[in-house]
Amino acid sequence: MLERATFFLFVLLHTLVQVQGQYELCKSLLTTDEGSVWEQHACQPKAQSMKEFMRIRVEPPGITCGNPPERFCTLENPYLCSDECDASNPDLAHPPQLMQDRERGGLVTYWQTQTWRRYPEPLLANITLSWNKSLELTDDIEITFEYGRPTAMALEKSLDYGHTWQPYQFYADDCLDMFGMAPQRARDLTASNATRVICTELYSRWVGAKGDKVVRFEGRTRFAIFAGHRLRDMDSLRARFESNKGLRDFFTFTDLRLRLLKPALGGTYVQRDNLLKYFYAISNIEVPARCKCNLHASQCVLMDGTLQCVCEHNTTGQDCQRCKKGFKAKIWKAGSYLPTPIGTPNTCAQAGTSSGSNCECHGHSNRCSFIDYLNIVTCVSCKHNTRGQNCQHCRMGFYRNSSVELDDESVCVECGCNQMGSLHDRCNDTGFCQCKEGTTGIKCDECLPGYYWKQGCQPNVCDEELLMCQNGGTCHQNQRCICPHEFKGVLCQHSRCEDGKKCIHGDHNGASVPALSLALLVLCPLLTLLLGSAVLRPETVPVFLPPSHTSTHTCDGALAITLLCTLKEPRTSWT
Ligand SMILES: [Ca+2]
Repeated sequence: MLERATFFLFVLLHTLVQVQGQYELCKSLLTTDEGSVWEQHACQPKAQSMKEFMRIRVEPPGITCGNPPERFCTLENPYLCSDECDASNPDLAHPPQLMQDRERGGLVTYWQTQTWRRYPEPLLANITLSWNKSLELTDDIEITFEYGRPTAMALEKSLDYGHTWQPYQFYADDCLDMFGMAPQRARDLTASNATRVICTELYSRWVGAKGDKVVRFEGRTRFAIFAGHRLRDMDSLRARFESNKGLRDFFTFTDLRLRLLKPALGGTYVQRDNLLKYFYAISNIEVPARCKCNLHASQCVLMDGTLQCVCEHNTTGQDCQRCKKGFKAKIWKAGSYLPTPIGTPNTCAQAGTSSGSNCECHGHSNRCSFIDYLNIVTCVSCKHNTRGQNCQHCRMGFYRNSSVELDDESVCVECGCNQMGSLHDRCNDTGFCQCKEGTTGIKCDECLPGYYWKQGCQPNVCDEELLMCQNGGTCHQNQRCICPHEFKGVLCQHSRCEDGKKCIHGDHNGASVPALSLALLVLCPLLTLLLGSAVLRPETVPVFLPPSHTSTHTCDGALAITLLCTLKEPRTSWT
């Protein structure tokens, strides 16, 4: 039954896609054997000309011509300065709104600035276009200039309603001279640099007043890098948008700003004796785009003077960027273009419904809670050493096991940093602990050359290379030199006989030579007598042997007696 319904839905959607075009419907009524249900689809508003919705601000104040009235000439007829700009006369005024009006009857209307009377002071003008709404560019931005295109200008964009700006494209007749950038063309860009901010010389050279008037930001050329010739494969482009947020953001904006930096000159030099022919004039600005509605709306309408998505899928907000009240069982998600060709709606679910009860905790928790002031749903009591809003991170002291899926119980592995060798018990994403000086290894349990392990890595006191024990001393486990009796110091570098001091030889474990000799003198005959009178059999007795061993050795009893009794005096110290 379910398979039949799924098949039916598939056929229905494909029919709809063919009839309606992709992403035009947010929902459709689906008839199955069980009755009718609404099926939700990822959807977006149509692309449209955003010209009529934009607010235009021109800076600096007074840059628009006509107040007071002034005369100007054109680059074509530089000595026929009979044209006049007069802000008080509707027939002779050139206000900013003429950049966005609908021209009728072939009459070109345009905004115009003052002339460059203050040369050599630069003639600068900014035009800010605001929509107070996130938009996604769908084609080329086109700016039509009358009386010549600027010698230099920059196009900027803002993603945050004009708080911050970033360059979008630079335009100059000499990019290197004006912006210090090598000239590039949008059509030379590739998949790896499709979002590069370029400087182009295509639109700034003087082509005569009758030549091309348009300056473009080539959105379409960039789309074609992914969608191919004539944008035949838009699904490829959309899939890229899903995998590369930077690419999608590149075409998203709330505001645009044109910075006009140098007017058309009509030649190489500025003619100082005729500055009335230099000014900017724009007759039209085309911004083809669609409202950004996060694939949750197919309509975008003007409400209270501002564009607003008509949100579906239980979402709300100007961009449908959150779930409606009562539909916050799951975390809000933008709809997705994937899988192609119809995408995924990612509908907000009603709290308490079966589809909404599974909070998205990757199987590490089945409890969620809604945090009102943050407007988020978060998992509670993440298990398996996970943490985070969706139990998608590892707890402190654990790292992500990249060989298993996020919902695997063993997704988080303990760092296991050596307590002595590491700075703390946290590790990086690949399990590497942060080691103390002289320590190395993934877990910080090994020493670098020049260090030895003793409750962590300590710098060598002695070794066989740079810190050699001197004067016949031997290095014991890199920790200390065992010196011949006559020498002392960390590396046995000092003679005990230095500075004319009297050297005492044979000092052994605090017992003086005369005392030891006396003891041997008494003990030897006694021991010889005792052992000699008994049946002399090989057996073992403990004996301390010089020179370098501190452990007790055993040897044949008779041999030990002989050895002890032939020893006149110990020659070396082994302490
Ligand atoms: Ca116009």
